[in-house]
Amino acid sequence: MEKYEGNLQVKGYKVGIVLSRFNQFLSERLLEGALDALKKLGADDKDISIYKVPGSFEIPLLAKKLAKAKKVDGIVCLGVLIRGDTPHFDFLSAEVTKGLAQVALDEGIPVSFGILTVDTIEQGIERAGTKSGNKGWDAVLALAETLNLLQEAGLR
Ligand code: DLZ
Repeated sequence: MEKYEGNLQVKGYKVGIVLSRFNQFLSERLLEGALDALKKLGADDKDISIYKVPGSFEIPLLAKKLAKAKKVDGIVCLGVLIRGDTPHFDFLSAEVTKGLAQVALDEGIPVSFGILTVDTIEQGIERAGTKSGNKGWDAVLALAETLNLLQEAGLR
């Protein structure tokens, strides 16, 4: 029986972070969590690149270009979508989610989804470093495991 499981170290991998500036007071907390996790998992500063985009809608394009340019081994996407009074939130959330899944599948590169989709600012605060942890941190863990699993299984 063959069994593969990725470990959580990231030393030697080039990691791109694509971050939305919209709702910046929360997205910067996600960035802090992601950077903290990368450092703890062994990343060198020189292997981390950060790309800031205006809003979450722009994240998939940057992720796609980064993947196509083969600049990184994996991409962490961070943003904060907060529901408002119009259906805007639903359209944005759906497109960003689909867009990022498409990048991962089309380009064959691990893309992790650290984008909050929340109904209220309070829910965002809880997920950006307080009651419910930090989803930026979680996104890095998922990326690390996927990168190492692909490597371990000879699928990179
Ligand atoms: C326009 C908009 C709105 C209403 N809400 C959010 C949000 O909650 N989170 C986010 O990341 N971005 C939002 N944006 C900006 C869009 O993502 C995008 O940047 C603009 O529509 C310009 O393309």
